Amino acid sequence: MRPRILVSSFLRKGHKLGKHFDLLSTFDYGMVSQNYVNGVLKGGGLPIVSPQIREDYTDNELMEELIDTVDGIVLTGGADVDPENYQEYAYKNVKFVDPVRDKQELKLIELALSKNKPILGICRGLQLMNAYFGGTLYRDIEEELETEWRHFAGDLPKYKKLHTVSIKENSILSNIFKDKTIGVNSFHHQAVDKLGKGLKATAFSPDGILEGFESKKHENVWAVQWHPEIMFKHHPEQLAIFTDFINRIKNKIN
Ligand SMILES: [Mn+2]
Repeated sequence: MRPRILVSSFLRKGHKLGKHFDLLSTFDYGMVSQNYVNGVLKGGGLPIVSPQIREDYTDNELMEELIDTVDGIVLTGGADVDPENYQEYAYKNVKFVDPVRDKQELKLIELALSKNKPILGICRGLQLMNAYFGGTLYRDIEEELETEWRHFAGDLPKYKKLHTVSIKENSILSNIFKDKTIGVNSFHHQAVDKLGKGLKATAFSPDGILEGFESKKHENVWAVQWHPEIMFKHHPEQLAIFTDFINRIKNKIN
């Protein structure tokens, strides 16, 4: 059986979806980029798009039932993590936070860890997991760090490699990629500052920005700062992120 992988979604107001949604503009929509769904599918999993539970995330029984339904979680990219989650303020180009999404997903992380379910964080997913484990973020790379490298390029195809990452030995990533240095795309304007407790850094960009970590304590709980789901069509080696995550689950449940 294919492992069932919960793919986290986001909420979008109808009026933000353009004129074709005019008639339906008073409604809210739960959405996820199809790239993540494709990554999980091609990686051998059964993607299950997470419902927007919203304020009901406080209903523990409900959230537990959701987690019990699946074998693992992919925490997707999206809006900035609310800096409140790492005891900071929303200055320095913090954009489009959705505090309710954060709370839902933090609850999913908490329950997934307590039930020994694997988690793969991508971009915002990595940043939210870092906050969960007590870490902090640079709220804007350009304002807070000096770097020659681009970590966000809206003017280039999103699968383009923007910088390299060097991969640490004895890590999930070093098992996946034979090369110690690989090229990755990059769509983040924030980055990990203080790494969360119990996490081990597994990849860095040439300018020293953390691009990957894994939990020292939990099995198959790890994250990358780049977007393999956008890359794998043009750079097939990136599909291994999904395949490896899902194979580890398959070996456990079958
Ligand atoms: Mn980057």
